[in-house]
Amino acid sequence: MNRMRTALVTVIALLFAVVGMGTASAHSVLVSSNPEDGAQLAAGPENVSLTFNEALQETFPALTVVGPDGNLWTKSEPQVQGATISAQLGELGPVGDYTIAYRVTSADGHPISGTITFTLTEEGSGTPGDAASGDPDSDSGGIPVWPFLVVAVIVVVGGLWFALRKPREH
Ligand SMILES: [Cu+2]
Repeated sequence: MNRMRTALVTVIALLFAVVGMGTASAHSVLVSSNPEDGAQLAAGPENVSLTFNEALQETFPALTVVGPDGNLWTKSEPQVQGATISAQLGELGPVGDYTIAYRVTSADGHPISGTITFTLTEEGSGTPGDAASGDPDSDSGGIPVWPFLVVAVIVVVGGLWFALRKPREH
């Protein structure tokens, strides 16, 4: 029953692979940002950027700056380059707190997200974008785990079916 053995070994290896996904290496960690958390600024920087301790994956990045007026102030989609995610910012508007919200995909495939706040101390003449629709986490972002589990179950069931479909030959 060589085929049976091969199928069982495959199934067991796949199960270990699925379980192992949850215990992979540590998440990427945010090490610096511009602006820094809690910064007091007289004017917005040209770009908002966040740098992590290791290169990020380029899937599903999100980076927004929402002002005290509830509007979006980032002027571009986020870009991931190596360990850094950035977006255009530039001239801001009303004085007050601006919230940077980010979500990136860690090198180990796990999504990480958070917020940083800075304060604008002098009114700017910038034009806001759209009203913010909420924080970028509200779509419960990142890569959902369940498709992997569905695939794993299909593979396991398929493997068992393959192994058992033929009656013993001896
Ligand atoms: Cu992780």
